[in-house]
Amino acid sequence: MAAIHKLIQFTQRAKFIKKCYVNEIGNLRSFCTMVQQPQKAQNLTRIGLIGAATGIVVGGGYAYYKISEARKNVSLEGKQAEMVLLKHKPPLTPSRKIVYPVDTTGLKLTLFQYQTCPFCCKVRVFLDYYGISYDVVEVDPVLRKEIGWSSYKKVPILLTRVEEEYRPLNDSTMIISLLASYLRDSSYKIEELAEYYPSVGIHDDKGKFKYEIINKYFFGILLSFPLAFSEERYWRKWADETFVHMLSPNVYRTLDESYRTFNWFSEVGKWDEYFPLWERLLIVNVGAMAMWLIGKRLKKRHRLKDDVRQSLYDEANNWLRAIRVRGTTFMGGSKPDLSDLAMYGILKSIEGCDAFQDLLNHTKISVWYDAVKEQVDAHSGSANFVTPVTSYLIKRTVKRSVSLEVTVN
Ligand SMILES: N[C@@H](CCC(=O)N[C@@H](CS)C(=O)NCC(=O)O)C(=O)O
Repeated sequence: MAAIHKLIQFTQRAKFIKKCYVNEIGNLRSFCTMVQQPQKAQNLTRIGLIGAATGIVVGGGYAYYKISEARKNVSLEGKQAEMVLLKHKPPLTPSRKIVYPVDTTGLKLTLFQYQTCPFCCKVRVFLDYYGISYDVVEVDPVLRKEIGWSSYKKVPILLTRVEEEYRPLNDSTMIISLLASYLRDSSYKIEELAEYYPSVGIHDDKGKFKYEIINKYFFGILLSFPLAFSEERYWRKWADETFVHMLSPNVYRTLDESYRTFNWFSEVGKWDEYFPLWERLLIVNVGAMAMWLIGKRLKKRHRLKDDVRQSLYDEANNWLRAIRVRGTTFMGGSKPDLSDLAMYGILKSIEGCDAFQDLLNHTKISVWYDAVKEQVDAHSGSANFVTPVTSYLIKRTVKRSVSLEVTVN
């Protein structure tokens, strides 16, 4: 009897221990307290502890990442980014090929772009004006998988074939300056010219680390002999750093306008041809919503007026006033220069938006705009290409005239 009683006592104790320290799936519970808590309170404590531990791990990890990034960036300050050379072309079928019979440059170019990105439009306008053929790869602006091969994650990227390899050129202004240099003297190779535009790590005035391309507003002979001031350079910079910031707050001004803008992007970018339906719907809906929100931030950042249209008109009028002072059709005189082409490219990127129509109705920009359009569509710059032979002859003439001057003096 005593043995049976002992057995019962033992079984009860064992049940109690099991209840206290072993959970439903048989794992031992922690021994933090001997006082049995109600199940709900235990769950809450556990969730709290897990949350706190996760917070510490994630927060610590993020802080560690930030500190090591900052350290890495300090060590990259002033250092030149390595120039990339690809052994093979990324295996992508071009969305379309632009072929100009007037092209005698021999260049093999592929432009990775968004059809309505102002910086991409600048590059396309330059190529069209000079009648240089190129392939286009349309990039999905949300997923950007077409530029997955590149560590530079913006467009435009111009892939140039050099011998048997491929050199990607990043940044619209640098691409244009480099090609303009090539057009003036093709005895230099593209890869040689690229050396004049090194990408150097810097911290900007807000302490943010970024790569800055040196010399990007210089081209041709100015690369070796920079002059103190050039109006063309001034206006190209103004177009990139001032005028372009008028666009987003204007074309994404309201949610409705933002949707209309994205639908126009989809139309001219032929997104229904290049992307599956789900991807196009994703780009339009996510893009329109996100850009409407971002547009508001950009309005503040770039200090646009409450009526953002007025800021757009004001800057366009600044541009027109400068041309009027010159008394010429274009900023470049009787022919467009690189600042005309840049401004035209930037404006072309919003041609189908309400903001563009409003701009035409409230300023006199259409006269200049149509005049540049005529020149670009006629590839008027194509006659300016200096072949290696001509370049050699020019160099010889310059050398001889310099030595004549020396003799005379
Ligand atoms: N400075 C660069 C700016 C290029 C740029 O900001 N491109 C935008 C598109 S308009 C971009 O790719 N942004 C990154 C993104 O879309 O995720 C240039 O002139 O090419």
